[in-house]
Amino acid sequence: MAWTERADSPRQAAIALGSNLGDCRATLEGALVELDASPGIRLLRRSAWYRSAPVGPPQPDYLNGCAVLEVLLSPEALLDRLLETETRFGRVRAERWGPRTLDLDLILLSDLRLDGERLQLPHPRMRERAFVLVPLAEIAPDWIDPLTGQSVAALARQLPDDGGLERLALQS
Ligand code: PH2
Ligand code: MG
Ligand code: MG
Repeated sequence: MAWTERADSPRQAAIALGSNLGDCRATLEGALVELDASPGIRLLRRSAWYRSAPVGPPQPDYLNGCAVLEVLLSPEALLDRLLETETRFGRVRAERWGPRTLDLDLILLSDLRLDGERLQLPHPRMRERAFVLVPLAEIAPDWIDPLTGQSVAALARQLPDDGGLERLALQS
């Protein structure tokens, strides 16, 4: 790892995982194993998987969940690692918000606020998305959104509805 890729101290990252093509559960589980094995990344906590109705164009239901990682990477290097993992699991980028084998979105990175072209933190749509906030509230309810000063649990409680999420058992 080049020194420029390294963060000076470990930080916690919250990621959202989604899949609605292929063997979704196997893909999501495989992605967590791969990220945990990746240099500079350690899996700390993961949520259950939730079946959720698609937001956006008509497409199959999604399987969604969240994980908390400990990372020793710069924000950009972490984003690159997530995108590489998506590609290895067969992601082909087509229409925006279209179906995908694997989507790995960086939601929160410690209390950082970034407004870059490639990376915005916190994720700009996290507060509207039940499929992000509900699983994240399961594993990181007290994480403060640095933009609003509200906790993840409070943001989840303010959702207008539950987004039609169905929580699945951990073992299939
Ligand atoms: N991801 C999208 C678009 N729509 N809908 C659900 N339910 N879950 C997702 O992960 C999702 C979506 C684009 O990233
Ligand atoms: Mg996404
Ligand atoms: Mg994405």
